Amino acid sequence: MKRNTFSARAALTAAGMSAALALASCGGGDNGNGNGGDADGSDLSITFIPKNLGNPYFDTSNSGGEDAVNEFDASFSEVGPQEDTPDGQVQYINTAAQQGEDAIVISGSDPSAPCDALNEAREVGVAVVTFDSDTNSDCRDVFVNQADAQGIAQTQVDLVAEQIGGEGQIAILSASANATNQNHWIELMEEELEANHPDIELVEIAYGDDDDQRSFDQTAALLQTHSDLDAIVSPTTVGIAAAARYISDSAYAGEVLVTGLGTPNQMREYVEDGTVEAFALWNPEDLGYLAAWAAHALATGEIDGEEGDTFEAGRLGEYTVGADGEILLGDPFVFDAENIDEFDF
Ligand code: RAM
Repeated sequence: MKRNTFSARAALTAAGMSAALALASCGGGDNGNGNGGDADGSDLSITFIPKNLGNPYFDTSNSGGEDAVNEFDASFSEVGPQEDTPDGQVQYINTAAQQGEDAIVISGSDPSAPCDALNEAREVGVAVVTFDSDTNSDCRDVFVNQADAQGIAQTQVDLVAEQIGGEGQIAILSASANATNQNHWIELMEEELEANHPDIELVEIAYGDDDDQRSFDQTAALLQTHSDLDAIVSPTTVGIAAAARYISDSAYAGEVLVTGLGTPNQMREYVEDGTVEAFALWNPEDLGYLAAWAAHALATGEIDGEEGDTFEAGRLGEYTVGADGEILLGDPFVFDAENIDEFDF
């Protein structure tokens, strides 16, 4: 295995880098947009619903959301299921609507299962922002996307291709089989592998449901089934951490590499022990922060979610709603042994 020099890095922009670096110093603070969010947003009540509770990724994105809500002096809450299942979020959506919340900010566990509940909420005036994992576009107002899906897929394929020297067997350990975000990325990864990496064979796609134990067990099963496996790519922060933990403590350490999407705090020890050379992510805190400001913009009538609408997102500045109600945070960022200590999330 060679120490790579990541062509994926070429895809990173200065904007993505500074967004990621900003996390070290950000948190709370004044609304820097100067347009007086407090004046028309302080009576709002905003509910965040992650795919499931107990995932450090969502803890970080929700804390970014809470920072934003504090900046416009509104009321923040976070609720959600313990398990990531297709319809586990429905009861929380219904309750938020019944309680008269002004906005729901949700990472969809399934593209369609939450839709009826979300549309019923919208009918009674709740603004719906999806973030991280979209639902079908006809059951939300806007989708705050962490990064361009093609870039997320390309970055992960570049990472694994470089790490295994352009040939060998890989498996994907995903989140749930219904996850809109992971399924979209995997589809694009498969296209990229087919088009540009004829010597890399994708032998299996396994699902750990964003559950640590299930992801750990799925890692063991993948290694048992595929004795020539060179790497596991996990496009989920739960899966990559579980896979790295399993491998770092097994005879596969140094033989089977792990990469994908992870949080620096969960991956640090596996980068230090060499189980993981490099992995990618965006800044989840900024993602939650931007999603909360999008909710503010919708709930105050600053935007109605149409393409071309612009709104202020506090310390992140101005954003524009793109095609299909999509708002793009930035670019993915690659973490490795040289930079991981600069990050704390
Ligand atoms: C997990 C979740 C989330 C995804 C990250 C990369 O935390 O599945 O939806 O965006 O991984």
